Amino acid sequence: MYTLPELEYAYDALEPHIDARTMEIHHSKHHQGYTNKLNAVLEKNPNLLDQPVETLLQHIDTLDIPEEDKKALQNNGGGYLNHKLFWEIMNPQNTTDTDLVEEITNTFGSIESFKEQFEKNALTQFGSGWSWLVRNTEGILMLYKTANQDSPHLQGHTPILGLDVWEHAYYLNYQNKRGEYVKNWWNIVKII
Ligand code: MN3
Repeated sequence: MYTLPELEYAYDALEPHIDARTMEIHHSKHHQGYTNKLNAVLEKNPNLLDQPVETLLQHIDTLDIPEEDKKALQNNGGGYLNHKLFWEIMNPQNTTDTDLVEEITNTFGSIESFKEQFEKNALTQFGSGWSWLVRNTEGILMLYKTANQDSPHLQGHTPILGLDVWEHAYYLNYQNKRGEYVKNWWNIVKII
């Protein structure tokens, strides 16, 4: 069973880019909700308990569970993992990962063109979803977006950076200005 991952910094640590109230609701209500619903699926299907949720998502099509539970696992297993990574990559204690910066530069031409494509994916995701930097099964960096809480693990990819573009991630502070939220987000990603 899973528990809500503790936030390793204060709710107000990302201000002014992400406000404390948004962080508190996002972590203690939304992420807790995904965690609870993930646990409910696992409780109903104890045959899933011997594998980590990443592996379950990767092989979701072959799992011997009802279709409705697959959907719940996709949504809430994804929600659990996506948010866990999201808190980690925004940790103010993070420092630049120079190897990753170099790899991004080599793959996408420059950090600027990488950010441009990442932001474009964030802005063109219609409705709720995520913009991703992932490593694919060949170890190559890739950029794409997913709808809802779909995790890159569904495709066997390892997420490296993910930006939550659900309205619950920014609406209190930014209202409909997703573009401003996306631009400001880079200020709190110290890894690159
Ligand atoms: Mn969210």
